[in-house]
Amino acid sequence: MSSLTANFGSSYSDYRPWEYDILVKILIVGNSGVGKSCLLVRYSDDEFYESHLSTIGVDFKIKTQTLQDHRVAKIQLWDTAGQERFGQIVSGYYRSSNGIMIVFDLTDEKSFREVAKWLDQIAKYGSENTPMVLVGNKSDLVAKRVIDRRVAEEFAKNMGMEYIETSAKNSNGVDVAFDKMLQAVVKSQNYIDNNPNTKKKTDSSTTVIGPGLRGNTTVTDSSNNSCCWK
Ligand SMILES: Nc1nc2c(ncn2[C@@H]2O[C@H](COP(=O)(O)OP(=O)(O)O)[C@@H](O)[C@H]2O)c(=O)[nH]1
Ligand SMILES: [Mg+2]
Repeated sequence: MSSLTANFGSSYSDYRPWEYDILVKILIVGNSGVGKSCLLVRYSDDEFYESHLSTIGVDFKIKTQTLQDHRVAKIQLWDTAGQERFGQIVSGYYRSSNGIMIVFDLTDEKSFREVAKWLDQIAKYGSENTPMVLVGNKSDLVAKRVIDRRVAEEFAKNMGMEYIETSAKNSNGVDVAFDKMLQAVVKSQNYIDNNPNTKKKTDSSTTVIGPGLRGNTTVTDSSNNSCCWK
């Protein structure tokens, strides 16, 4: 497809010579083994791996979503690439993220208890008021589950976060979790505006409705992390 066709999209009102309107950087944190990399791969590539993905060393993936107001959001999804021990994630990662997804494993009590430690890290190194969502993953393992939904919900509520349960394995809740994350970021106007016609921070009560104008433009780009993460 020529760039002209791509830029025009389905109607003249979609015309935008720039690739995206807002850039959103999402960081995914949580104990090792809770399924962060699997969630990211499920959301971006709609795939699942039975093995632990730490060896693959995913740095970030990019997904494009169209918001209800037709703005195109380019979302950088940052994995923690095996740096899950507290204090190992460099503070710049927290500071420059527009939203943070904290993941625990519904079958692992310790991973839920240690959400508090991740919150401490975010409070210490992150920017104030960075939107967060709490995700309880592996909801498919019903018999092994040890964390009650109401307990996690209550905890998240007290911390001012939304709580979503997911299964990277069977996809349940995965799109909802990332949509909630994106909505929280858009609502807080905590993103980089790339649209030359709008002022830096735009008011919006936008919700996510589907893949980007240029289709589900999921690409992996681990080649040049430093370009986009300042
Ligand atoms: N049953 C089940 N297993 C999962 C799910 N998500 C991840 N896993 C498994 O949990 C392990 C750790 O996943 P990974 O994404 O590498 O965890 P990370 O260390 O948090 O990035 C792997 O063996 C995955 O296959 C899930 O939703 N359900
Ligand atoms: Mg991982």
